[in-house]
Amino acid sequence: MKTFGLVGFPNAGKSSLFNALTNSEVLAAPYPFATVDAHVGIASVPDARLSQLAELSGSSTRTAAQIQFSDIGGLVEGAHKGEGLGNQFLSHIREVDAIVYVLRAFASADLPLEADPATQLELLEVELSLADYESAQRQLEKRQRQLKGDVSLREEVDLLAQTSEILSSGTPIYRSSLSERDRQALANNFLLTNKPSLVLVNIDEDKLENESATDKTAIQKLLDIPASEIITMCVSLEAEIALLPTEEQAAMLSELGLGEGGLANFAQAAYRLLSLRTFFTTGEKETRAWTFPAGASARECAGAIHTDFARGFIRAETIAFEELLACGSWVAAKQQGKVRSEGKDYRPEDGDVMEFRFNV
Ligand SMILES: Nc1nc2c(ncn2[C@@H]2O[C@H](COP(=O)(O)OP(=O)(O)OP(=O)(O)O)[C@@H](O)[C@H]2O)c(=O)[nH]1
Ligand SMILES: [Mg+2]
Repeated sequence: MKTFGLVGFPNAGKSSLFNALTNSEVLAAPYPFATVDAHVGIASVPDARLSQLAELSGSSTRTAAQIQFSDIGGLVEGAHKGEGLGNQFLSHIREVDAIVYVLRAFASADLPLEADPATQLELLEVELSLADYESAQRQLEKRQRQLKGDVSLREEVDLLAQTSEILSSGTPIYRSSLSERDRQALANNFLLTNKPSLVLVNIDEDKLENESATDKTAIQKLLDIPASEIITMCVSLEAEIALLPTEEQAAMLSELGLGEGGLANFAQAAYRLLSLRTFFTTGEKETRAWTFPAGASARECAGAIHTDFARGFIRAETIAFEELLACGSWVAAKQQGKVRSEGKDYRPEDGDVMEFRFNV
């Protein structure tokens, strides 16, 4: 399962967000370093198609796709030099698949706002980049020594030198001009800023009303990064809504004009960031959403359910979600010849509903 690390200054709302996403009760408090140990929790990725399919099949249970979040303690300036438990927190970030910067834009009587979101992002990126700079330098020096006996390391040394140069100015790799190929070549070097990243701006509740769109434009201007990388949300409000009974949540969200809700938007954005896709299985017992990386084969998808499914793979009976819904039932879809028989090398699309035939 893919893990997203929540990274930000103390009091940005990371633990509050973590609790709302994962139904946990980690301490969230109005003082810095409320979080010391990293916590890991599982979050469902809301998907309207799941309940539509479950209704179609009369399933007794429904299971959403899942991703993992890691709530990491607040970083401060100088973290790359070990300030404020910096080393410990940075090592937690090293373990995640993607970074979510949580920036505080809300005002609070308990807490002064020390820096605007743009400055927070800049400072956080500098800390991570300088931490990367130090590890890139160490690796570069080691490879330079080895180069004397092994000229095949030339290309790697050149790339590490270029990377080190970029990082020395506090520029994260994901914002540099390094090519996709170079970034992949660096994948084994455990660099923090070579991970995909997303920015969540925790805004005031009153900013949400009617103007969340304009607020987002303003924030986008301020942060100077593509809109697709920014989510705005009032974490405390979303957290309150998440505590309501499921039936009331949708009503409350629509009353507030929040659509599917900030938590759902956020989980979906995280999913997109890592090019994750969903296929479904459905039946009377269960309708379930499964995660696969874009481009995976039908056999690999089968393996996500059980290794036996992959090993003894025969074929995947497949139909797109919309088509199945239009047919009204799996049986009707079969009768109309809409269910395709796909082989192991078929590349499933997001929303495919599949039934695997296998033999062990
Ligand atoms: N007004 C307001 N308060 C919030 C919001 N989100 C979080 N808070 C409050 O801000 C304080 C800090 O939140 P936490 O979730 O503990 O922050 P954190 O980022 O985990 O902080 P550290 O663990 O110290 O790094 C808590 O008292 C929260 O209740 C918000 O959207 N609006
Ligand atoms: Mg915390």
